Amino acid sequence: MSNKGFHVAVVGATGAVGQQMLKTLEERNFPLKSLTLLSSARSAGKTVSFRGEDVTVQEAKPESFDGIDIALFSAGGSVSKELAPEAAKRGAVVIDNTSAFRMDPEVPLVVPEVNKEDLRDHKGIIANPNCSTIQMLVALEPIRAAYGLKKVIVSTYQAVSGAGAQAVEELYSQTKAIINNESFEPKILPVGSDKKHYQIAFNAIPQIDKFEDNGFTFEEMKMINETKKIMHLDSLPVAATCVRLPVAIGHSESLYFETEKGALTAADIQNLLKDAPGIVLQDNPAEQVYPMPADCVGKNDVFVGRIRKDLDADNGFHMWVVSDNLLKGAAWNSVQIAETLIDMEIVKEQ
Ligand code: NAP
Ligand code: 12T
Repeated sequence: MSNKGFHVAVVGATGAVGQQMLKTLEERNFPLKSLTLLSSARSAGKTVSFRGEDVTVQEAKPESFDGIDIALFSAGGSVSKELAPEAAKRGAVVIDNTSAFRMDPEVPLVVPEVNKEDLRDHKGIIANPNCSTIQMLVALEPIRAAYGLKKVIVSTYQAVSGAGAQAVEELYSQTKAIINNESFEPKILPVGSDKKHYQIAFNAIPQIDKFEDNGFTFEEMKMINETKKIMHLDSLPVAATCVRLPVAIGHSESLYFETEKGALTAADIQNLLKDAPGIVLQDNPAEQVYPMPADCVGKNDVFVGRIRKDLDADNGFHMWVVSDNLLKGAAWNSVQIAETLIDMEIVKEQ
C-alpha cells in the first residue's frame, strides 16, 4: 500500500464478483492507502492474495467502515440494505452492486460511458446497474446520442456466474453427472425461486430472479426500469426476456431497436459503434466474425456484431452484444465508477 490514495473496502470479497473486483483493482493499479476485505462470519479469518501479499478477510460490521473512503459492496441485497447506510454514515462513498438501491431516486445509477454526470448528485450511495443492463446501454448510448431511440426489445442469453460461485459449481457438477450417467438434484438455479429448481446443464431456463405480478421476471424488470433511469428516458418503450444458458462466463444479448431518425443503414450504426467508448466492433459476416462469450472472458469491453437492418420495420435494427458479466457487468463498472469519482474530483484524497 502507499501513502497516497484511498482507504478502500470490498464487501463480499470472497464471492464471484468480489474476486473480480480484487483482480480489477490490481490490474488498474488503483491508488490504495489500505484495502479492507469483508465477508460473512463463514469466511472471516481466511486469507486472500492481493498484489502478492496475504490479506485476512474480516466479518463485515458497521464499525468495519470507520476511516473507509470508498466501499465496494457485492454481498447481496440484504447485506447492502443493512451495511451500506452504515458505511455512508461513516463518510465512505458506497458503490453498491446489488439491486437494493438502484431505483431509489436519491441514488445515482451509473454506467460511466452513459451518465457519469449523475455521480455529482450522490448522497453517499451510488448503485451499479444490473449486468445485462450495463452491456446493453454501452452499446445503445452512442445510437441514442446520434439518432435517438424509439423502442428497444432485448432477449438475453445469460451465464451462470451471474448467479454466484455456487451456480457455476452446479453447472460443472451437473454436466459431469450427466456425462457419467449419474443422478443429480438441481439446488441453485433458477435464482429467485424458493419452490423449484431445474437442470441447467444442456438446458436453457427462461427465468432469472423471481416472477412479478405482470408476468415479467425481476431480472427483466431491472433491465426495463434501469434503462429508463440511466438514459433519463422515462417513456422509452423497453421489453426484455431473460434466459439462463449453460455458459460459465459472458452474457449475450439479441437486441432490436428503432431509431428516431430515419433513412439509416447498418453501416451508419457500425461507423458509430466502431469508435465508441468501451465498445469493440466484431462485425464481418463474410469472415464469420461476431462476438461470443468464450472470447470475451477476462476483458473489460462490450463486444458488438451482427448489426443488420430489419427487413420490415422502418428505422428498425438488430444486433448481438456480448460482455464478461463479472467485469463490465459488475466488478469493472464498479471500479470504473470509483476511478471516475476520483477523476471528477467528487471523491478527494484526505
Ligand atoms: P457469491 O459468489 O455467492 O458471493 C457472495 C459474497 O457475499 C461472499 O463473499 C460472501 O461471503 C458474502 N456474504 C454473504 N453473506 C454475507 C453477510 N451476511 N455479510 C457479509 N458478507 C456476506 O455471489 P456473487 O456472484 O459474488 O454476487 C454477490 C452479489 O452481487 C449478489 O447477491 C448480487 O446482489 C450482486 N451481483 C450483481 C451483479 C450485477 O448485475 N451488477 C451481478 C452479480 C452479482 P462468505 O464467503 O463469507 O460467504
Ligand atoms: N440474480 O441485479 O442471477 O444484482 O444473473 C444480477 C444477476 C441479480 C443483480 C443473476 C441476479 C443480479 C443475477
